[in-house]
Amino acid sequence: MPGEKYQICSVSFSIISLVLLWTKLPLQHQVRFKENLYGLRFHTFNFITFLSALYQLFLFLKSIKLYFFLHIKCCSIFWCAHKNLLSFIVMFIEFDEPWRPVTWSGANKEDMLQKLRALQVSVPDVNRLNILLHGPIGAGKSSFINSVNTVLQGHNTTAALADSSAGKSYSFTVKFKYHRLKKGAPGIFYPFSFADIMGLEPGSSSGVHIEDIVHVLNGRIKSGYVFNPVSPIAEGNPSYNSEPSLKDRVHCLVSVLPADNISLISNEVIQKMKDVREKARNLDIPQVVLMSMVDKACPLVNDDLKKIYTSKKIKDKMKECRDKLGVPMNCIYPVRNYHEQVTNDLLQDVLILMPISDIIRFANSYVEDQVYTE
Ligand SMILES: Nc1nc2c(ncn2[C@@H]2O[C@H](COP(=O)(O)OP(=O)(O)OP(=O)(O)O)[C@@H](O)[C@H]2O)c(=O)[nH]1
Ligand SMILES: [Mg+2]
Repeated sequence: MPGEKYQICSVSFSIISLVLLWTKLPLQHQVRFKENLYGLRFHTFNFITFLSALYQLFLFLKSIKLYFFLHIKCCSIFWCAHKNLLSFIVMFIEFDEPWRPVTWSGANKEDMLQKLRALQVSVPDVNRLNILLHGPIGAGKSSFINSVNTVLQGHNTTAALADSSAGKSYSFTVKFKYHRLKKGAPGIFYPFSFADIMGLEPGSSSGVHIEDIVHVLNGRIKSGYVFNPVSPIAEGNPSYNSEPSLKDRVHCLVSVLPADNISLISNEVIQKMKDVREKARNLDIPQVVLMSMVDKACPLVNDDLKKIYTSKKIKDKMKECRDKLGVPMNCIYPVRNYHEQVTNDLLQDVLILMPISDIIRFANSYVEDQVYTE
């Protein structure tokens, strides 16, 4: 019976396709994934899927029988396996050369640290540069502040409390606070500080209120204020600064996004972040994006941080940040926060120092510009 023949052919075709697909997997591992090689294999996979689809059409035209629907199931499983395999493979693709050069040496780290130690704010009236971090809950804002402190102090620090509860749905940080960073002798601090705020959440009654972030940008909220997600700070509040000056304002806005979860961040939270960015833009405040959790997003980077700018996965994630928030790539910095380690690591220090150096430079030239134009 011709139907039976087609059925046998179709099932064998699917089995052969799947075997072909999966036997290539160990091969991919052995030869290190290169983009051109991947491109070649990608076409091979696509060709197999295309043939499978053609055969499907042929079956459909020949006769519509029950086995055809069974075969559709087979093909959809095959297609899913194909797609999952592709996203798995992307994790291991490496560029031959880093697309952003980094000097991973102790000398470079010392050089960046030395510049930070020698830093003086360009404007005498501003005693320290204020950096504000904002982003979704659990993005790694507090951990980044601790990481900066760890790099500058040279040992483990926990100034900004971070939370490690699994699957939490609320922000752990609820208080607004500028964290000053100690510089050697007691009572002496670096001339820059980082503000840790409550995370952004979807909905109008949870997470930090957008208007509160705008108040922070304008320097209207004093350190110690406890955020109320339902309503923003009112004028009579003791933590409300009715006459803010340049020294109270935010001098650089940092948006934090987790690399492993970007696509899962709700559109509402992304919209809130864009609104904050827009308000900061209207105030001419420079902006930077930090992409945390790179170790979770890419196994290559988890094994070797030096692969941060050769990993295709990380570049794709950075492009996702760019597209979601509308920031250029040269303002996006991938970082791995100190979250497990208790001792400093040279590669991690260098990767954290790169954005700090730029953030501080941007903030310093912002205050300078403000005084010049005021
Ligand atoms: N693997 C990994 N984990 C990180 C990284 N950064 C932060 N974490 C972990 O992510 C969790 C949340 O980090 P927090 O710093 O508390 O995040 P947050 O943005 O301050 O969160 P809220 O204050 O609740 O809004 C903690 O368990 C951190 O240890 C990172 O780069 N890699
Ligand atoms: Mg926090």
